Amino acid sequence: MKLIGADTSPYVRKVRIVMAEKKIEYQYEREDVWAPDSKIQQANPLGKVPALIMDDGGAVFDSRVIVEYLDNLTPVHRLIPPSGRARVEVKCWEALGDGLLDAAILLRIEQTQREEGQRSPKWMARQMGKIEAALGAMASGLEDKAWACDGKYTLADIAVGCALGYLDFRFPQLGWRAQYRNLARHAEKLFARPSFAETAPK
Ligand SMILES: N[C@@H](CCC(=O)N[C@@H](CS)C(=O)NCC(=O)O)C(=O)O
Repeated sequence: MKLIGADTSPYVRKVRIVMAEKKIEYQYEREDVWAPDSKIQQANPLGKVPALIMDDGGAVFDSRVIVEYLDNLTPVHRLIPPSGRARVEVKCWEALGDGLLDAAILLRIEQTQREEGQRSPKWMARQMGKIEAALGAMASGLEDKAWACDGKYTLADIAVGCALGYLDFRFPQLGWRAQYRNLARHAEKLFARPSFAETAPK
């Protein structure tokens, strides 16, 4: 299998962490999706990473689809409950983590790829509102539990960790740790895992 990705992408990081936790071997190919000669559309018509090229040459894209495929590939360290309420809760946590990232990335694009006069303060405030609401929802969902969902380490924790890690990487001034002590403790525990440490964005 080959994963096409970028070290700074939090969605790619989520897939790489799942690969590591499940001990799946793969080839990692870095791709600059913003380069004019990028070949990413051969694997994903939407022009985004991550994209996974399976052993039969077929391509799978969108991190949520990829991690679900990987979790079913081997029974080693199941990260998504097979059915029921726990399954939908884990997927909702993942949607929350990814949704925080969607807002953070839109905000960053507005801040870095537009001239100051072209930026929309209203649009940026809207995205920041989503980031803050997602952090609040994560903090109240986590409470003082050891894990986000299902009493064990799951994809929910991985998605939360990737979202918080991205805020540290791109928005260090946000200072979310002071407001959300339980998320700060959770992040510390997650970031100490080899799968997180080896994929930290630089
Ligand atoms: N929902 C997608 C989001 C992927 C995504 O937005 N990737 C970014 C990198 S962080 C990208 O490739 N952006 C290029 C673009 O939007 O053209 C997923 O979970 O895989």
